[in-house]
Amino acid sequence: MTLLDIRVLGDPILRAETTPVERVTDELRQLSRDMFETMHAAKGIGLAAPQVGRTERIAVVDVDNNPLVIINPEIVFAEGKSKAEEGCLSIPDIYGDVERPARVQVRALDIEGKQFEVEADELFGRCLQHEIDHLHGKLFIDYLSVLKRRGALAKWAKEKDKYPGAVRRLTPAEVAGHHHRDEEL
Ligand code: K1U
Ligand code: ZN
Repeated sequence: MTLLDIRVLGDPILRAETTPVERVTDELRQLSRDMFETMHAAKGIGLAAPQVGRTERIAVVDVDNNPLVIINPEIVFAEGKSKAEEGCLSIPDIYGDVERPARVQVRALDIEGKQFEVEADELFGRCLQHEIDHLHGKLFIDYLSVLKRRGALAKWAKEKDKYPGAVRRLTPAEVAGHHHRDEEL
């Protein structure tokens, strides 16, 4: 089991554009497995490559126990509007309401390099959009109003000292206690 370090707000990699994947290699398949393990240990529902210090256009999501790898994802259709709370594994303990399209159709490559499309709404649709944003250097706090964003950043200014070098290394306690959100209910 390989848990990857999670980069937190302040690491410039979170603001960088990613590079499209040209060939799905065994190394990328291993990366996606490590990303799932890291995401589950951190109790997240998604994780994008820049969050673990990588520049390839790849992300993983797992909403309601439906694990999905998305490589070179694109939103091909979006409709409606929906507002709900988001968090980010790279900005721990900060939350905010984000308005996004309510439904999206995403085209991506799977782990075999085969193209597929998926339609998503609710938390799954939101998570896909959040992860695709990460692949373009965008974070959920960018959508907050000036006032809410200022509040979030003020809170983060106090939190960030917990993460020297802008790295979040999951603690043994976090790892030992890892379980799906559903099991908490
Ligand atoms: O990419 C990430 O940082 C993971 C992030 C994904 C996400 C959460 C919420 C809405 C959209 C995308 C998380 O998993 S944060 C932790 C989490 O599980 C969660 C937080 C708030 C609402 C729902 C889930
Ligand atoms: Zn995030």
